[in-house]
Amino acid sequence: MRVTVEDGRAIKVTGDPDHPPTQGVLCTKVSRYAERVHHPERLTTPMKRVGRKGEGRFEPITWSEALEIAATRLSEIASRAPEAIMPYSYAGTMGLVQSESIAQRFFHAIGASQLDRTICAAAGAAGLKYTYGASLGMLTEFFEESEVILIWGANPIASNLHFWTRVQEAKRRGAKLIAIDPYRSLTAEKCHQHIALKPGTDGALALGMMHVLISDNLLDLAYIADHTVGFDELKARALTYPPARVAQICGIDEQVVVDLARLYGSTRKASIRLNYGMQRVRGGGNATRAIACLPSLTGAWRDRAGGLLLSSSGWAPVDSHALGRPDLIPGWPQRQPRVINMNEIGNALLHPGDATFGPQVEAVIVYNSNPVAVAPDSERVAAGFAREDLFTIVLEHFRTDTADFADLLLPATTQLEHLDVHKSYGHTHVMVNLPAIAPVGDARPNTEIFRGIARAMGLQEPALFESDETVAANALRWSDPALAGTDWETLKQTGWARLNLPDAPFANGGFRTPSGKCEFSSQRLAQQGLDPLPDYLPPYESAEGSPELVERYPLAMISPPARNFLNSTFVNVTSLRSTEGHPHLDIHPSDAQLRGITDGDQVRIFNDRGSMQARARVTDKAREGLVVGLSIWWKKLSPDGRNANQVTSQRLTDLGGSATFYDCLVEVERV
Ligand SMILES: Nc1nc2c(c(=O)[nH]1)N[C@H]1C(S)=C(S)[C@@H](COP(=O)(O)OP(=O)(O)OC[C@H]3O[C@@H](n4cnc5c(=O)[nH]c(N)nc54)[C@H](O)[C@@H]3O)O[C@H]1N2
Ligand SMILES: Nc1nc2c(c(=O)[nH]1)N[C@H]1C(S)=C(S)[C@@H](COP(=O)(O)OP(=O)(O)OC[C@H]3O[C@@H](n4cnc5c(=O)[nH]c(N)nc54)[C@H](O)[C@@H]3O)O[C@H]1N2
Ligand SMILES: [Mo]
Repeated sequence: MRVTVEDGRAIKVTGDPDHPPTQGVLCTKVSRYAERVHHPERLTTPMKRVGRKGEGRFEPITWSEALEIAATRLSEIASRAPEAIMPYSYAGTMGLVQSESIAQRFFHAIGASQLDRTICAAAGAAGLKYTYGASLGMLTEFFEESEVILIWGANPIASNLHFWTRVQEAKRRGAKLIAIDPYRSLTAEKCHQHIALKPGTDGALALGMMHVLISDNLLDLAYIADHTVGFDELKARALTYPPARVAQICGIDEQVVVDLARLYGSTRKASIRLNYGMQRVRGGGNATRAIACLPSLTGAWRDRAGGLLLSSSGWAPVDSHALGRPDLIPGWPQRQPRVINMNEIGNALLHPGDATFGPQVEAVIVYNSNPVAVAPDSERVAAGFAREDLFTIVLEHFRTDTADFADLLLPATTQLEHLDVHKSYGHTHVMVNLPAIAPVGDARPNTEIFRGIARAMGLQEPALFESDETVAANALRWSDPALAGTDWETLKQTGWARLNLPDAPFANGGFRTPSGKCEFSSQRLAQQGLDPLPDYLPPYESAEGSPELVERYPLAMISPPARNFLNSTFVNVTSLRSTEGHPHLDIHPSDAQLRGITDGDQVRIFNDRGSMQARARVTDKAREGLVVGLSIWWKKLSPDGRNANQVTSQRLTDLGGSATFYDCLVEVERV
């Protein structure tokens, strides 16, 4: 990003035209970043709560008062039961310095509970780990040369604009684009074909494609022999998924399955842009594994324009040990504090504590996240944060839904005000973020806030007090061949560096699994008592998964990102919120008619966990039986003070313990 600064204020943020992945373009929301940074409601001073929990009434205090209050309370808890303190953080900033560096060192040093950061990508990451060995995939630039592109569980026009640029180039060169998505998203609308399967059935579709690839002999047997393990077992599994069965599971035509597989198998220049939208369901890990097997069956990996990309983040040589310093944990590595899955924050905060769970949570420190809006089963999350005896510190830019529950609300700097280093999960460049302006008001970087709390608690460990510059300079493993020719000083000068990687990463195998091959069958899964082969697992909340629930709640609801929001970030930026307008619910005409709902009606969406309201848009963009509520609204900026996570559940995926946001049955009625 290039920032234009006048009198110490950022007045414009644009893309850097020299940066190859973005080519000078920013997405809609980030192009408004200056508006967000200098927003009149930016938090500029530490505050303490004066109202009830959740009410959002605060009074300003000084930093030294704030740090003293934090230190006194946290020291007292840490002296008795350090695991009663927990962090809660995720993607507010994905910078390596301002996310899990000093913060994580602090929690490690005091022996606090650890957080399993699973809210977004854990099922997909596990699927890739057990198949390829890590989060590795195709390089984005070579999608331009693909002849067939499957855009699978992804909506790049909204959520990955720079990838869409590559797809458009491929289209100009004659590529065929196919969207696989239950919803006719902005992206699906622009593809040659849209396969609107039922949510959570992607694993079956992939197995059905395998069935056709096998029976039509569209396999690369040499690639399979040299670079994969478990083909015979996988073949036996795939043969139990004939296209007719798959068509039934997915709610699509049999011929669609056959044609898709034949097209996919017709060329090695066949690429798959998988994204996390398809793994937010019970079987998300298995589905990722099944899809990830496809390019190894057809040998698409041999061509740089073939293969699959879910996440490329594993290519960046990040030194996570140096950043988070797990060795600071008292008794490490023999002793590990308990781990709390962030998707279960609602249950965790409401748990009274026992021998299995460990001590009741007494303090939570939230940074880079807005759990009251983004975490599933929100009624319970809010009830947890409302506990009078819970001590909550929130580091934020704004008074979010979560901030309203804080005892201490501490102003944090934005991307324009602090130093950071970034990797990507789409492209394969690393980047430096230099501060462009001084901190707004009294805001401080997350790192500085944690250093301050540590100092006030009298902690001595030098790693807690390292400067941002030192942390940043050691965030990457410079000796890694991917970074050959680059060091911290050069990276600071140039702003970004392309990782040195082969064009076709698995053309000659070289997977990072224990066998070094693409593992169709995984011994590591077998050792955990799990199915070593990918399979289709019906969603928890579906006709197959819970027939009794379908009687009461017949509609599947998904709540993927709105184009003008970034999760719950930017919802309070007026220009962006006014473009989104209202919380909407897209509903198919026949489902609407059945309920007497007409376009523009205010509707109530509900299940046993809770309810929310939205304005109905009657449209066949949502397939029958599916409703879509683009998200994630701030509750307090929605007409009824609620959002989509009122109805989502805390249940976890098959692999990785990910959230199941899109595995959710509801009923809808006119208000
Ligand atoms: N504008 C914008 N951009 C964003 C974000 C944002 O909030 N707003 N968030 C960022 C983050 S944190 C992430 S993780 C990514 C997420 O971006 P994506 O990975 O693209 O994931 P989603 O947007 O969750 O879902 C993408 C598509 O998957 C579809 N989908 C839902 N369920 C299923 C299913 O069972 N099967 C299939 N095949 N498709 C399904 C949805 O209808 C949606 O169109 O985007 C990033 N970019
Ligand atoms: N229903 C539903 N729920 C979802 C999803 C969905 O598709 N549907 N998507 C899920 C996904 S993919 C994700 S990744 C999660 C994301 O959930 P979160 O990680 O909570 O992301 P945001 O909602 O963007 O909230 C981040 C907060 O961090 C703050 N922040 C930004 N930078 C900084 C900083 O430097 N310091 C501090 N202290 N704060 C900062 C922002 O102001 C913002 O309020 O939500 C998940 N929740
Ligand atoms: Mo995410």
